[in-house]
Amino acid sequence: MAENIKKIVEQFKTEGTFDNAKVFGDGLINTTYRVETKEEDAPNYLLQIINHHIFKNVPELTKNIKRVTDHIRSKLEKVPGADLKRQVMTPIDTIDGKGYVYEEAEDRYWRMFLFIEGARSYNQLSNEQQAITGGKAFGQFQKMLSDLPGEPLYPVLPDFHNTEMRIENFKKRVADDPVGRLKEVQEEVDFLMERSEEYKKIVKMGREGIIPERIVHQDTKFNNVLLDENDEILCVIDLDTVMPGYVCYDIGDAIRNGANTSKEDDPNLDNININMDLYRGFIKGYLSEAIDFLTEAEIETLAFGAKLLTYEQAVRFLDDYIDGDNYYRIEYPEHNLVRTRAQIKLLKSMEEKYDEMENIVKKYAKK
Ligand code: GN1
Ligand code: MG
Repeated sequence: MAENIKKIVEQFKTEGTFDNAKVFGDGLINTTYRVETKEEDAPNYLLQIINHHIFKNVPELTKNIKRVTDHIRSKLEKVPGADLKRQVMTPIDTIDGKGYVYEEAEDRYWRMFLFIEGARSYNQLSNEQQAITGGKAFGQFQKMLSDLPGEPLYPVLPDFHNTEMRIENFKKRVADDPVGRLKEVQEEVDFLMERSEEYKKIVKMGREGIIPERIVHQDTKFNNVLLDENDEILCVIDLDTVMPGYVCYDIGDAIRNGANTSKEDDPNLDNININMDLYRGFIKGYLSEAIDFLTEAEIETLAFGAKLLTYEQAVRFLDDYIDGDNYYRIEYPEHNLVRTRAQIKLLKSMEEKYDEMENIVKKYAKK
């Protein structure tokens, strides 16, 4: 593998001499390596195999990421003392200028970034301050991209958070029952189907022009926020899903993922609840940045967004389970079902706390 990776690395415009490559991080979709160079003064790199079964248009994806990072960099250049190597991702171009390498023998696409040194991220939040930081990071990100010039970004994953469409696909999957798993999950299917009308609301509001489409991140896990040694925000990473969408997707997914009292796949459902301190932190941090550009109608979608994204994630995990696990990386056969149940439990807990969740948004939305 190392020999193969070296050949890939050589097709990028890197500095220094290849030393080694190690698997890095724990994303569910792309495979990532940290590439080290021999020289002290040469940078290290982050090399990724792009999952092109999911991100089908690699050239457009590459272009989106370049536009987004160039725009952020141009803003940072005006900020005295900004660290351009750490406060934004730096895609590394290829010698042929395409920005990615297609490895024909393996039918794989590769891309590279500068490795951001001395950064850390957390899979789980442990206090309200971290939640404030997470909310701020994604609020800032949306704000920085709110004036991206030119044509809209390419919709790399069209309808990624189109709940209406996710529900329709889910119904078809249930009807097909391709691997005979439906009988095990009828209760979960019923729970989700009972709520399907409620969760079509955001897509409808968008269609009716009540809320605007903006550039949003769409995968706002706290571990996509890089922090420095003092836990100050460096930048937001994992830019594959950055595309037009609604703001509640970002804050909603951040809360779904970050304000859970346990892990996304904890089999012990008693451990799973919404942590209201972390919820408050996310809302407070996010609104401290986003209040400048949000409309009243958008503000009213924020608490709902947390429920929506949790609902949608449950649908997505269960859909994949019924389909025989073709999408998410799994560690054991029941993994997607365990994940589904954990999301359903989290959603139930949000339903119980929903009034309080709305009141918190009202409190921090006062301009
Ligand atoms: C995937 O690969 P990762 O962990 O960043 C998924 C997200 C899900 C998440 C659930 C492109 O993200 O939408 O919320 O798993 N990304 C894609 O853990 O489908
Ligand atoms: Mg991701």
